[in-house]
Amino acid sequence: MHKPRLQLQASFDIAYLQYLDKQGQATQPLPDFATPDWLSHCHRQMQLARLVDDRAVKLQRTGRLGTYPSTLGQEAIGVATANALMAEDVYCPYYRETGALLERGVEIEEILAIWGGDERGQNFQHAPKDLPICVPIATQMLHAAGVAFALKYRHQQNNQPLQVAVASSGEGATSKGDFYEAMNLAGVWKLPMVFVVNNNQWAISVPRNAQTATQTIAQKAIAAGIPALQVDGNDVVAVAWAVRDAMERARRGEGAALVEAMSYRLCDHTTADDASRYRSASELEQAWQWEPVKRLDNYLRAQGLWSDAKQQDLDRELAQVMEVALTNWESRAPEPVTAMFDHLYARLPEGLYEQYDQLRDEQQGVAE
Ligand SMILES: Cc1ncc(C[n+]2csc(CCOP(=O)(O)OP(=O)(O)O)c2C)c(N)n1
Repeated sequence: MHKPRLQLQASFDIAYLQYLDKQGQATQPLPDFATPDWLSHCHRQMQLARLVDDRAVKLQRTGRLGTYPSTLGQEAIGVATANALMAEDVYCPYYRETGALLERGVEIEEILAIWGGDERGQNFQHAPKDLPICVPIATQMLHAAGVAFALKYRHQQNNQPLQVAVASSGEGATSKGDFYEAMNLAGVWKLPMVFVVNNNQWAISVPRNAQTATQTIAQKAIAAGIPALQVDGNDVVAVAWAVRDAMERARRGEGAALVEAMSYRLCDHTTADDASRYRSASELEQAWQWEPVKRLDNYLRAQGLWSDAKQQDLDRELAQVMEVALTNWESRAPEPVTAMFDHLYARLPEGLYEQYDQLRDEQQGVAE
């Protein structure tokens, strides 16, 4: 068939950013913010996230915690993202965010409470404006767009500095309508919003190439008029640079941006999953070669900033932090069962009065 002559109307590029290679060697000069103190802080926080994760999985295995989504191998994304936010910004997390929550100042015992089914854990004491963890896929992006709209509106009303809403998600979430809707509004209304996508290659058992035909997740943002960058998600410096840059842009009133952080889920999807049923052992073994903690560790050691002795001190310190948190968590009095209604509704719908009363009476009966 005869092909018509076409004119190019639009074109785009997706850049990829990396500072530390797989061995932890710098591929280019590190940005100014990556001081020895900052790098050491990230190193600590990533290890804390790994420890909390490990304990949470064990607590689930012994029946003391509900289903838990580990963040093993993806700690750099959460820690770097949360580190790039100011206290007044609003973080709208998805469920695989232990590292980010810790960096936001959420207490370990709050995280344990959440996955133990105690909604008081979602009432973050040190990040009171952040949204609760979102388990439905991609809905948090619409919530974040709404928050960003409100932040922009308030900024216009009272001329205060513009704050930013940040939504995190997995790459599978970018196949949902909510993602496209949120991006469309963020683009057209120039919302102060950042999308951080953890591309850990799997949506439960569905590999990335079965989720979407797009070459990168980042380019999806181009369709909404939003700039996007792909970064090495196992490189804490690269993630931090990209999220900081996106935050600054948003704060200047230039609108939203998307960061696609390439990583790998070294764990099962959640404690209810067995990834060995659909993922090869060799793929997993390969991915361990470029995990984020070891990479930063190698870099710090090469700079003379880290040693076995320092690691032993840190191990001792973190183990103690974890033990205190476990004790605090376990010594909390349980919530009344009716709390599930209280956390969900400001005013209980009439249709639920009866259930509420019944539950309360049953609990009182048990208590008596
Ligand atoms: C609206 C909705 N549909 C389906 C699910 C079931 N579900 C839980 S996790 C998941 C996969 C998510 O994958 P991805 O977004 O890549 O995040 P990851 O868990 O890999 O970090 C699905 C489909 C859900 N939680 N919510």
